[in-house]
Amino acid sequence: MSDDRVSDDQDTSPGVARFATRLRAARHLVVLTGAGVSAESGLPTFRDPLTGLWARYRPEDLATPEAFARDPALVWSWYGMRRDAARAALPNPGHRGIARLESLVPRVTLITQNVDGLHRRAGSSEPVELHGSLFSTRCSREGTMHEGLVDRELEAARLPRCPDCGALLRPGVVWFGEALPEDALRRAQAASTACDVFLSVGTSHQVYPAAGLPASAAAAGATVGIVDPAPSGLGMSEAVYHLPGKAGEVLPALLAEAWPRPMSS
Ligand code: BV8
Repeated sequence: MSDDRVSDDQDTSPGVARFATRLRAARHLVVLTGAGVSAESGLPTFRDPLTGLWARYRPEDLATPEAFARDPALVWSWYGMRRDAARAALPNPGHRGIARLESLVPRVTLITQNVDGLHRRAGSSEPVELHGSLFSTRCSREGTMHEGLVDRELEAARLPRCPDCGALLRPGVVWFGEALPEDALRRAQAASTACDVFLSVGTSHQVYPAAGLPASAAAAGATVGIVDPAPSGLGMSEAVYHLPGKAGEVLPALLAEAWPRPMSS
């Protein structure tokens, strides 16, 4: 059995059954994802303590302009390691379930806080990448995009520099204290207040402005579902369903409940 299908003995939790009814009738679905959707692909979440040589650092202390200004080599070695890990990772049934929703719901807007590129590799079209991507790189002075030479320079233990002006290149991600890309944030906010169903998958809802999107959706009348093994940071109200469990298990179960596959003859 492909790992995307729900095992016969997987009983559907009441939250999944109720939310599946709403999902099946959705006209415009927004999916917001965080690091938890990539956990089953082997990529650590921000809540997981960093291990090995990174154990003495916190992501919040590395993902800042100040850290890059202070020690660009340290920050680039962290991002170089994460680029390699993301490349070696594979999309999991959670990513694939989210991609499949695009063929089942009339309109789907995927908003991700993740920078690992796994949604695109799972087949999701044009995810709104609120916090950028590990695989985009830009000049720290001019803001121009450059990607081709980064891996070669990192492998040679050299800091990648802009071929036009010589300034350091930096990872094309949004660091703490930096503004999100205007167009991405505008698309995310517009979709969150226009959708009728909002599904949050694998995020602790602690980093703003992304963390405010589910509340915006609920305030605009959307039904909100939270897929997470741990209770979410969101206030649970009647419009918010907690779908407890791992993304790679709950999403296939949710799709199977909402769109039962015809019994194989
Ligand atoms: C902004 C990219 C304003 C980089 C990231 C003081 C000064 C400045 C700003 C602030 C401040 N105080 C507060 C702020 C705002 C700040 C913020 O929110 N801080 C927090 C800490 C309070 N936000 C910002 O700085 C943002 N910018 O506000 O700019 C501005 C405006 C104009 C002009 C100038 C400035 C920028 C925030 C973006 C930072 N960049 N990432 C990189 O990746 O290296 S954030 C990064 O951390 C992620 O992208 C994500 O957003 C966040 C981690 O959260 P999650 O993804 O939710 O992951 P987490 O580990 O927390 O949770 C995982 C969840 O999954 C858990 O619930 C777990 O139970 C669950 N889970 C585990 N396994 C599974 C699972 N779920 C399902 N299945 C499983 N198998």
